Formats: sequence, structure tokens, C-alpha cells
Amino acid sequence: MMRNRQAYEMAKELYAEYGIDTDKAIEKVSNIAISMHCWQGDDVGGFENPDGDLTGGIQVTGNYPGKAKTLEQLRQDFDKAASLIPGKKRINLHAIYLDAQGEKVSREKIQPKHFDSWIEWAKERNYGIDYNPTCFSHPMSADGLTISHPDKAVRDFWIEHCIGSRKIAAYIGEKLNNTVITNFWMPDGFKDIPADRYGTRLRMKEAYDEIFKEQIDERFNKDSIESKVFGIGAESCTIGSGEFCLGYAAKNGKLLTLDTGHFHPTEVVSDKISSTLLFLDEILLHVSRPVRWDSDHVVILDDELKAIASEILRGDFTDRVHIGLDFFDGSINRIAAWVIGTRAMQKALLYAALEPAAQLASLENKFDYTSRLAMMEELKTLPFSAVWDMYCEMQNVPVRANWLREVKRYEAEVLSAR
Ligand code: RNT
Ligand code: ZN
Repeated sequence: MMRNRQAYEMAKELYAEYGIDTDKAIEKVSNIAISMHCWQGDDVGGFENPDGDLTGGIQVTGNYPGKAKTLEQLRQDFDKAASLIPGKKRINLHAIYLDAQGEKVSREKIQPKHFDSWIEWAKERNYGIDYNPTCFSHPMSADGLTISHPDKAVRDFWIEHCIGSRKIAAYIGEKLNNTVITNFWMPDGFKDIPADRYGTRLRMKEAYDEIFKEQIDERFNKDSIESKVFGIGAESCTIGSGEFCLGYAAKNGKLLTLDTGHFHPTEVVSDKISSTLLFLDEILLHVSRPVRWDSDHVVILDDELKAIASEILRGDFTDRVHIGLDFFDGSINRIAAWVIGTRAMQKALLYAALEPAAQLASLENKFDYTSRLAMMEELKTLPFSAVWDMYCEMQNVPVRANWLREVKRYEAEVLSAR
């Protein structure tokens, strides 16, 4: 549209006064992949046991109609969401999203072939895939402990599932010729004060050693472990804590997953990127929005999201920081949730790409903190929206709120018939 173009040209001139090339910013952001989590589409249900309970201390609230109940519906919904989001995409799968073709497959027996149809699907769309073993929502995780369980049989079950998961991921990576990041999140924890934190953590450490024993070609699979501070029913102690996971990742050359909801409420992940990257080659983000706790609300363009994006771009860390999303809201249209959250991440990246980072750093190094603060405030009211709209237009996705009309139409025509 002419109007968008005119607004963009004016914005381009203004940003140029700060030494920023808006065309380059758009180009840069369009190459940063965002790993969209499949589980927003069906409230972390999966297809192993769609009617089973979600356990592991995480929770989805809300009962908005139209939830995807089959693999086909989930893919159709994901496609709808993706068509309304600019930029490069990956899909993040959990083991329970296997395509078992009607067969009942026990968790530790899931095979690469159960992901063949996902591979085909992703290939057609030029998406990368990321993967997660599912160590929750299962009778074997009912005690709240998995790979740190005192019973070896339980540990072995989960170890087997995790070893299988790495093989599946490597298979996917090879087929797509693209690295899969496999994220290991264990719900292990105690509701009440534990008596043997060390012993339990030692069991987890040894289990991870076993899981990662086999060397896997890093072109096809990389492992990342996700820390957490607490979960529902695991309020007193989380075995895979921040120190545990950072220590393990640093010592063993693994990636660390930083979920924005997995720290104490005044801690921020934006402040952890620069430190962790001094000691780890790469990290994975689970961008979420904790509201008073790890509530996994839909991501919005708030200050922390902007700060995270700035940290990634200021350091030019786009190859070392993998961006995954992790939220699940069942109280609003689930496709809209995907679109709002992923567009917010894209906006934050573009906003960060329009920051004169070198100029700000140079003011800082000269101790001109007055100018640093003044500039940071002035930058906030530059015509970002015109650049964002142009980015959407160039990517052939709806500009501004026009995507919502399409979601509403889809809801009336497709979701309401489910
Ligand atoms: C849970 C973790 C984990 C899950 C997903 C479903 O607190 O954030 O990443 O949300 O694996
Ligand atoms: Zn997470």
C-alpha cells in the first residue's frame, strides 16, 4: 500500500539521522529463525494420550473452543498462524506429538519413523525442526521424579526415552540437513523440604551422563538442558536448578536453555545472555511471559522482551542464541496466541535491530551516562511502527491488526465446526 510506503520512507530518513539503515535492519531480522512451539495449539496435549492430564508442575488454564484434537488439525492451525507471521520459522516438537498412525507406542519406544510425516511437512514449508523428550504427563513421572528417581527402573525408563529422543532428533536433522536442538527439561522436584538434595541431583547428573554418552554429529543434533526454579507441586526444590544446568552445560559442552519464566520474579534472562555466552558456545531461549509465576502467558512486546532482543543483536549473537517460544494459553483463540506471541518476538528483534548500539556503547565508555539515558528515551518514540508495517508488507503477511480478521474468519469457518 502506498500509505505504508510513504510512512516507511519518512521513518527511514529519521532513523538514518541516527546512523541506522532500516532496509538492513529488516533484512537482518528476516534471517533470524524463531522456533514456534507446537504445543500452544492443543494445550500441551499431544497425540500419545490426548485425553490424559498435563502433569509435571505446568498448567494450561482456559477452555477456549476449537482446540486441535488431531495431528491434521494441529498442522492446519499452525499453518494458519504461520501465514500471519513474518520471518523465518522453525517448529518445536515434543515426543508426544509423534505420528503413530493409530498404533499405541510406549514413550521409551518412540522411533524416528514416527516423525517422518513431520519431516515431510517441514520440508515443504522450509522449516527447521526442534525436539523435546516428554518427561511428564505419564504414569512413570507420577512421583514427581524422572531421571533422578531413587528407583533405577524408573530412571532407566526415562534415560531410554531421552536416548531415543536424541536419535530421533539426529534423524530429523539429517533428513532436513539442518541442526535440531533437543531440549531436555525434567520436572523433577519436591513439594516439601527435601532431605537429600545432593543425592537426588547426583542421580540426575549421572543420568544425563548416560543420556549424552553417545556422540552425535553436531550438524544434526545439539543438546540443551533447561533449568527451572519451581513448579506446581515442586515448590521447595527443583533438581535441575539454575546452577545445576549451567554447571552441567559448561562442563559438558551442552547448550543451556533459559526459559524466561524459570527464575525468581525479579531476575531477568536479558541479563543472563552476556554472562552465559562467556562460558557456553550457544544457548537456547524459551521466551515466555511469567505473570507472578511461571504462568506461560502469551508473549507480548514488553520491556524485557525488548531487552532480550537487544542483548542478542548488540553482541551479534544470532548464531549463538537460538530463539524458541514457550507459552500456552487456552483461554483465548490459540492461533491468535501463536500470532500475537511470535509477532511480538519479531517486533522486539526489529526494534533492537534499529538501535544505534555502537553509538550507545561509546557514550557509555566515555561515561556520558546523561546522553546514554537521553538517547535511549528518544529512540523509544522513533517511528518504529512504519518499519514494522513495511516488514510485514514485504513478507506478505497482514499489516497491523488485519491478521485478526483472518483468525476470526478461520474461527467461524473451521474451529467452530470442531
Ligand atoms: C516447563 C518448561 C518446558 C515446557 C515445555 C512443554 O516449565 O518450560 O519447556 O514448557 O517443554
Ligand atoms: Zn520452557
